[in-house]
Amino acid sequence: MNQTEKSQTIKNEELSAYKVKYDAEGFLLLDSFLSKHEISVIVDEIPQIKKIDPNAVIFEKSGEVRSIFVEVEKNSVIDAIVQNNDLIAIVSELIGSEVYPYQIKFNNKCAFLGEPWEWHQDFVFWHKEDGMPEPDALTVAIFLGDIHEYNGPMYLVPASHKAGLLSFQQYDSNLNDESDAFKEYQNSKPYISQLSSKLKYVLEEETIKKNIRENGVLSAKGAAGTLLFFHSNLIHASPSNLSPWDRNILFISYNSIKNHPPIELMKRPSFIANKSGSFHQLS
Ligand SMILES: O=C(O)CCC(=O)C(=O)O
Repeated sequence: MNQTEKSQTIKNEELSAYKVKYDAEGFLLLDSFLSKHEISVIVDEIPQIKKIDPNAVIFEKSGEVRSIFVEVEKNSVIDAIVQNNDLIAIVSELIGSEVYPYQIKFNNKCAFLGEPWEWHQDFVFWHKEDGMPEPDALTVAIFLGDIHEYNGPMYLVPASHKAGLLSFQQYDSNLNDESDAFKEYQNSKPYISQLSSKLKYVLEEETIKKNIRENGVLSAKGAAGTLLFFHSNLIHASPSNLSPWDRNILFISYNSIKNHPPIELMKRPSFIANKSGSFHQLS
């Protein structure tokens, strides 16, 4: 069965309206998409998910968990969300083709200590590290708790996806200020530098200034259960979390089935980049 023919509750007119907004802005924010119960089922599963693969748990300098990556098909609660019919209908409409899950992760920005994400575009990582040909991919951020101006919301530059892949600075190692223990951790696995607060590919300050001058900037806020869909070339970042409230998001990135990277270029572990190129394993 075609993905978009599966049972869905969203009407075609709604999908078309979402597509118009997404094409114009590069993102779409839908509140109350998941119920409090659906969110609590995901949150309650996190301790189990953390145990799946110790390599897939990424730490911050403080020792707090920054991200937990989840390989496709390793957890039934996550697979159910990844395959949610309404979610797939929206993502397929926005990307313009059938899709498959490319990357799944939790980002936990814990109270007082959660570290920032520097300004970047996601596509540069998928293109340079995995060989993804085109930016025909997007990410859905599922808010697992309330996100407001104090607990490190994502900053988005509307319409910046239209600029395509922008010039970036590449840091193969930018650990000058870090402790020896953190340096050792960062250097222990080559992929960690793409995932920690010292990102490998960051946008240049002039690029950020120009884009914000032209398009403005906003923060993505909402109650638990809100969904944010954002284009793989949308400029985004997020600040540290100095508030007493954790900020938790489940990110599911989807790629067009026509845009799967050549398998020989996919060197990162499967929990970071799904090598299957389809939904076929999920039933
Ligand atoms: O968790 C965040 O605030 C941002 C995450 C992000 O930008 C990313 O994973 O590419």
